[in-house]
Formats: sequence, C-alpha cells, structure tokens
Amino acid sequence: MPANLTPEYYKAEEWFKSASTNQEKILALERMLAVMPKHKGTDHLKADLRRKLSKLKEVATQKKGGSHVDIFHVPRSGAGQIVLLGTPNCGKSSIVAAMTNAKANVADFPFATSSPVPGMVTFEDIQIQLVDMPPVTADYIAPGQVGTYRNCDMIAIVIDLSGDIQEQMKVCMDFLESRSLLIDSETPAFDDQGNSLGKKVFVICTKADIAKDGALEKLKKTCERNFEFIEISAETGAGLENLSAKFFEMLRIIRIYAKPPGKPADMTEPFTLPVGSTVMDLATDIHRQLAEKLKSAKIWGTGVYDGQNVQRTHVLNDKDIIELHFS
Ligand SMILES: Nc1nc2c(ncn2[C@@H]2O[C@H](COP(=O)(O)OP(=O)(O)O)[C@@H](O)[C@H]2O)c(=O)[nH]1
Ligand SMILES: [Mg+2]
Repeated sequence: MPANLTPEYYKAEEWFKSASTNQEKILALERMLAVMPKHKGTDHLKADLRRKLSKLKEVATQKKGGSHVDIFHVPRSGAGQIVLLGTPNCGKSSIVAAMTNAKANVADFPFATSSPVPGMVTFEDIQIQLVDMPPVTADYIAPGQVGTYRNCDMIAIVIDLSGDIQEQMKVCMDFLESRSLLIDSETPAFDDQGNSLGKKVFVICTKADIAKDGALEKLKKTCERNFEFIEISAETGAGLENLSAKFFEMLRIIRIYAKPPGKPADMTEPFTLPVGSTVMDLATDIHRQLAEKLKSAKIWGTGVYDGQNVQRTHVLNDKDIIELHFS
C-alpha cells in the first residue's frame, strides 16, 4: 500500500535532513510523525520514525550537545541576540556592516556569507548582538543553519524593497513555519522540557533608497502575520538609528544601574533584565548565592520617591537605580 505522503511531511523531512543537533532532529521527527497521514500504508514508516525518535531521546538524556564544533553556534553576548534571515543579496551583510564593527562580507553576488558573523550594535549605553547569516532560498538551507535561529532571542526577516517582495517573504515564511520557529497557537516559546522553540519575529525592509513605488505598503498588506515593519537603507543610513531603538524595544529588556551603599551609582554599565523583573531577579543576576542574603533595597527611578525602600518583589523599571543591602 502506498504511503501517499503530503507536502507538509516532505517539508518536515527536509528539516530533519538539515538539522545538525539532536534537539533539532527530535523536533523535526516529532513534526514528521504529527503530519504523517494515518493509514495502513504508513505503519512501517511510523514505526521506523518512532524507533529513531526514541534512540535520539535516549542519547539526548545521556549527554547534552556533541563534541564537534558547530559553526552555526553563536555564543550570546550583550543584552540580546538578533539573527537576520533573508534571501541572497537582500542586504543582510550591509545592515551588519553599517550598524556594527563586524567585518560582514558585503558583495553583489549570492552566498558571499557562509557562516554566521556576529557584531555589536550600540543602543545608548548597552550593546545588542546582531548576527549576519548565510541566505535561505526555496531549495537550499545550510545544514545546521536552523540552530542559530533556534538559539537566538529574536529573528529579523530582511526584505529588499527593490526586489520581488512576495517571493522573498514566501521563502522566509516557509523556512520559519516549516521549522516551527514562529510563536503561534501551535508553537510556544518553549517546549515542555524548557527547550527554546518559537521566536519573536519582525521585518527590516531595506534598500529604501531604491525601493519600488509602494513596495512597503504592498508588503504590509499581503503579509498574513501581524509583524512590525521597519524601513531602512543601509546605503544612506536612513532609519538605522530608529532600528537600534526598535531592537531595544522589541527585546523587552530594562536597564538597571547598581549603586553601592554610600557611593554614586555606576551609570556606565547597566545590568539588563527582562521586562517585569523584580529586585530579587536583579540580586540573583548579580550573585546567585549573595541573593539569598538580600536584606533590603533602596530605589531611585520610576513610580517611587528617591531612595524609597522596596520589597524583594518590587517590579523594576527601565533606568532605575538600585542600592542592595545584604545581611
Ligand atoms: N542601494 C542600496 N543597495 C544596497 C543596500 N543594502 C545593500 N545593498 C547592495 O546589495 C547588494 C547585496 O548586499 P549584501 O549586504 O551583501 O546582501 P546579503 O547577501 O543579504 O548579505 C550589495 O551590492 C550591496 O551594496 C541599500 O540599502 N541600498
Ligand atoms: Mg551576506
């Protein structure tokens, strides 16, 4: 009996083949099993995939990660990591080159970038990591590439406004949807084992200086998701300042300045924490063991009077200054 597999299944299978980590292979196999048509013709295949899956899960519990060097693993640095996604020549490397000191390889031929290139974007007094990537196309995605996206804080789709916007968006969305990288009703931010799954996504619309008339409006209208769109030109620099502010806003982080008792606060290197963090979260971030000894905290900032004593559970705001007292 023929298996009559669906396009959805073949997409998941392609994901499995391009996965380089066990975690990614497990996700892909689970997807293959979930979308596989259920009838007699697929019984053998189902049993085979289940065997593969349980073997992978066994290995995953024995040891975390492999010993080989993964070029697609980009260690996090700064207040957050944003990874670019786009088709060849859409302008990814130019954005990283314009906003950071990284030596991103700008070229007018496709596939000039073959591995991730991270750079640091300065927003006011913090640094945000921006990662240049090899392109995605309808028929080629480098094995392991999905790993970089899986481990970042946010994905930025890059669309060349002078090119075929529909086609570029389709390739990017196919990639994100088929790899379960978008947060939606089916894909949470984390799976039940705490592994990272869905990502926040927004769209950088670049080459505004040579955009086709009405390209941005058309893109907004045809995109089914409720993404934010930010228009820039890496060539003229238009919109880049706004873009780094957007990075900060969308990462949903706050900056907190620590003040040693009796001394002025260190206003040069803020701690960065997720929006909603408390005094205790800050203390834990500074020193896990010391945090247990937190006795009291004084605060200068939003919604409090200067030097107000606050509880461990007090929710912090961006740019608050905190003095922690330990017993
Ligand atoms: N006019 C214009 N050209 C751009 C802009 N950004 C990139 N380019 C050009 O587009 C080509 C591809 O850029 P690149 O950043 O290497 O694209 P990537 O393949 O996505 O990394 C290069 O020739 C760039 O000079 C822009 O904002 N305006
Ligand atoms: Mg490039």
